[in-house]
Amino acid sequence: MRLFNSTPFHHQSLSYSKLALACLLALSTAGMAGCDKSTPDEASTTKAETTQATKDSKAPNTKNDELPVIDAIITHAPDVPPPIDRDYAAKVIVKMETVEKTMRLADGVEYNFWTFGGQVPGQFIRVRQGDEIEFHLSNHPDSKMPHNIDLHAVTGPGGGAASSFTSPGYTSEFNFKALKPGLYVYHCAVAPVGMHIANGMYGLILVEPEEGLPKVDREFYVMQGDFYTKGSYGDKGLQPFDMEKAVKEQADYVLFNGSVGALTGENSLKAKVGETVRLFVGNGGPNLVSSFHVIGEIFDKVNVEGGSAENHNVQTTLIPAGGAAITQFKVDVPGELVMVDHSIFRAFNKGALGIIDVQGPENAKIYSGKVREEVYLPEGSAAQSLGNTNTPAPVITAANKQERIKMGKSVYASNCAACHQLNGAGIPKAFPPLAKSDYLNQDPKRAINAILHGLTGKITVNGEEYNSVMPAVALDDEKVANVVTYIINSWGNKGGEVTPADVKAARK
Ligand code: HEC
Ligand SMILES: [Cu+2]
Repeated sequence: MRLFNSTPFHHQSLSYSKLALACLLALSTAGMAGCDKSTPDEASTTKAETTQATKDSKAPNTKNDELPVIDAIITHAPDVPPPIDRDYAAKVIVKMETVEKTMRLADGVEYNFWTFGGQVPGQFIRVRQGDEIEFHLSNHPDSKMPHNIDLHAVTGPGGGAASSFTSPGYTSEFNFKALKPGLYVYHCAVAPVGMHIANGMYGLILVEPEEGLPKVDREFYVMQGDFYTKGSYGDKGLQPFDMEKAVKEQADYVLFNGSVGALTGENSLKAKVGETVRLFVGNGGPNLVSSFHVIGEIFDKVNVEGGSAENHNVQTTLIPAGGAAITQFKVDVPGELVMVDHSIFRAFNKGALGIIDVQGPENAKIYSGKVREEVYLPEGSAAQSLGNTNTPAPVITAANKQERIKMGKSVYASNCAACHQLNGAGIPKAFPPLAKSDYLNQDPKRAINAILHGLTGKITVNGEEYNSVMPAVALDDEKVANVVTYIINSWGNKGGEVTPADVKAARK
């Protein structure tokens, strides 16, 4: 399942979460038939080997079909694990942890990131074509949300997502074979998918071809992502995620490696004149396509879209959301090479800027002159002002309760169903049910407040405890009235009507 195409976000996450739910149910009952990524003829052998190799992970290699077992070295950006020097396939054990963590987004600006491994982007994984990967995904007990992983390097439904769905305090394990070489994105795919990605849940996995990659002097890991905050670029304090801006694709920040300045100043990447540099560049999105460019450099070689096609002498390479590219170039002269998304306001006004600091002797024949550092102030002083000048769309109002329920149904499908599911059943341990919810039925105002102000902290719904986060949903009074009226009149709930006036009163 590839989640990135032109269909609107809601529909994607909807159909996705249905699949995930189906697989979850399958997991919790009998087996994972239909949710497993192995092809039928591969499944039996792969599984047998897996258990074998896991149990005897330190045992000598006795059987022909058993692979040597290796613990993967995974690295935080901008570091890349060492090149693979094996000429044989191995069983590679990868252990990763999802962590929700408040960190610096820019100077004076904090954000509650959701991460693979405690940083954005997640750790870099490096394996060889033909390797079998045994993936362990742990979700830190302090997490509020369940998480999973969809690796684009996996051949199989969900890219591993259903098999790796992990509630806080649990570990999941699944296996896959790295069939095709390339540089692949991985990301969390728990509903609402866009929100998990927007909060920083993505990273890269490199599958080296059997013959390996040509040797270079330096390798770096750079990954772009777009961020959506309640405040504008540079507004101080802890900035909550803004779902509405995310849906409208109005990013406040576009960043390399998760924060403004992650690759500038003392964090600049370093190289020496005459060296060959390889950049593994990914784009987590969730929304924006990157026009990746290094000011003052020409890529000698680009593995287009992270695949096997090589382009040469490239100025700017396009990196789709959920895609990657490998760029390679020799640095000939000293100075600061500036990495940007050449959708250029993103670089100078939204943070998509990094520096490769090249040291060494000048070569006046190739270039004489100096890069002016002051042009590239990473924080940028000119924050864009998007001013709220657009006139509000006319509000279509419901004439009676029946109309309200009907209109509320579509509000529900596009704003609530990603988490609470279309049938209102929720997802066990993650999203509480709205169907026959004793919590909701006791007082429908609770739904109004949850939508207007968000809901956090422990609540008990039908005997099950939830301690999670529902973000506020930006809807006008009419829509809130409609959706709440819809849910209290659906799925065996006790009925009634909520009016826009009720909602207005609750806003205060
Ligand atoms: C991002 C996922 C998400 C979205 C979108 C979402 N909710 Fe929730 N909702 C939650 C979570 C998580 C909780 C539990 C919060 C807690 O543990 O404190 C919750 C709790 C609730 C509750 C109270 C608990 C219950 O089961 O009765 C209601 C009512 C509710 N949501 C209604 C809605 C409605 C209506 C919408 C759409 C306008 C919506 N939610 C959108 C995640 C979401
Ligand atoms: Cu997640």
